[in-house]
Amino acid sequence: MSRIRLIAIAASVLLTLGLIAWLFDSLQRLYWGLAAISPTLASVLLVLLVIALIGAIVVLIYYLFLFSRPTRSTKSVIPPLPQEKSAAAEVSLRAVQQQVAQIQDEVVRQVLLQRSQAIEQALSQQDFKIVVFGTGSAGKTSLVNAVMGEIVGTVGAPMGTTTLAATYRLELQGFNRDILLVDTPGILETGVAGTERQQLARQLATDADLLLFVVDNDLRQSEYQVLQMLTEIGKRLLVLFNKADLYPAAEQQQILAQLDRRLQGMVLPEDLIAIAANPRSIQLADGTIVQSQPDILPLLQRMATVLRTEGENLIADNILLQSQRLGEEARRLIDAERQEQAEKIVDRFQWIGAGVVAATPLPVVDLLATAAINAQMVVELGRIYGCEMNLDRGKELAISLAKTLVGVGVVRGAIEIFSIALQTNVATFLVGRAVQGVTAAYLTRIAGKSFIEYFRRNQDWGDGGMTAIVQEQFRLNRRDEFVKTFLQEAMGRIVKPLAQENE
Ligand SMILES: Nc1nc2c(ncn2[C@@H]2O[C@H](COP(=O)(O)OP(=O)(O)OP(=O)(O)O)[C@@H](O)[C@H]2O)c(=O)[nH]1
Ligand SMILES: [Mg+2]
Repeated sequence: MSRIRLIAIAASVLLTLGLIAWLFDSLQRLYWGLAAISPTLASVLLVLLVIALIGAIVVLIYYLFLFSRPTRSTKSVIPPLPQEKSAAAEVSLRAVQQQVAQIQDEVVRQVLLQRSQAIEQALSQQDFKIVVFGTGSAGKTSLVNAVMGEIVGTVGAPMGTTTLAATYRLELQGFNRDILLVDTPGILETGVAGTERQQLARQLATDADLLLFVVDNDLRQSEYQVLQMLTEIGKRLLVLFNKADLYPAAEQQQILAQLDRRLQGMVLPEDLIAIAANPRSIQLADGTIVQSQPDILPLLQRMATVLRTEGENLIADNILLQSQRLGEEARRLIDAERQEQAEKIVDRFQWIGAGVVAATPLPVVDLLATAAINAQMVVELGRIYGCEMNLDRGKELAISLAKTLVGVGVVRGAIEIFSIALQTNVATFLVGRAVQGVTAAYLTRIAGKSFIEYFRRNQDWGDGGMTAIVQEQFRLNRRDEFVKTFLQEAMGRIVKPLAQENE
């Protein structure tokens, strides 16, 4: 307790005692005065005074009891996360878990399921995760040691190390949750080992509720890019300019100003803090060497403010972010799995139809397109994307796509490509039918690919409609190298059987 406070308390106690003495004296005089005139009136006054005294004592005891009641341990009343945010996180997590369940690859599904469970646990867990992140040798480990030394007194062994990342647990006065402080390996190192460590460090950074980004000079381009990525995904971060002791005051200010300019729009000025986590030792005039103390107080103060004012929101935001990211990943994986299955279907159907078309020549291009696209293929593709439809609906879609293929000139374009290619290496009397067969296979492919896009977009052709999708697929599938491999396979599957038939 400070001295001024002690003096103030003593003065107010003396004043109160003085007042009580004065009151007692005045009442005594009043009583004797009254007793001289009317003893009854004096007795009434005495009774009233006794009642008032008892009342005052009761009130005093009540308030003393109220204040002396042991306050509940702050640790046991951890405030709930902001309700609407944690509700949103829960909804998002349920959706993600449903998505994950659709993944067919058992191993991948289990990995994602575990991650979703970890996020779920974070929702009910109480810890706040601060991750220290930055370039190699910027002073991350020194900072963790300094923070631990300052708050806990000792550094101690980490709770656990996950391939090179060390986690410490600490408590900060005035903050209800335990804090996990995570030291990560340096990012942006060259070499293969560096890449793996970088990935780990980035993963840890995206897991953080609050990030301490350590730099030891002006930002490098690579640091800037990582910072930009982290702020884009909404990561809350403090940027620490460490090793400030290496620069004279003026230069320090210059570097800070430069950092501030670069970080404009990304980091608040008060979230850019100069520190010295492990300052150089100083040699005194008499030759003795003194180890300087870490200078991290401004960081601790800012951290305490951020935790107190934003802590709960940061946790909730982070959980929401984690589940959204997991959702995106699950969607990507499901999409890749579906794509693989869908392409197998397209591969199968393109050769089925082609044989038939080659055997029964169709003189009209429109008919060629219609015959090429199998309604059954559309139905099977739809099923892969969870869209059940009957054969009639499949036929309807197939016909409208065939019309588009004709309308935008894909049929003519394809005939042209294969006429030129086949004329030189197929017997003249077979060219016409070979071109039709191969073109039919090719059109089935373009159609199949277009339908994959349609189903991927939840049965929507997008802004450009069916035409844009078909044109895009034609553009992608008319590349020389693709046409060449396609022709090679078509020769074996369509042209050769056709030639053998005619021998
Ligand atoms: N002068 C000075 N040197 C510092 C300061 N902080 C750290 N260093 C030195 O910088 C070097 C690297 O510090 P570390 O804490 O190991 O850096 P790091 O970021 O953990 O490095 P990696 O884990 O390898 O990425 C050490 O030699 C530290 O003594 C500081 O505030 N001032
Ligand atoms: Mg380190």
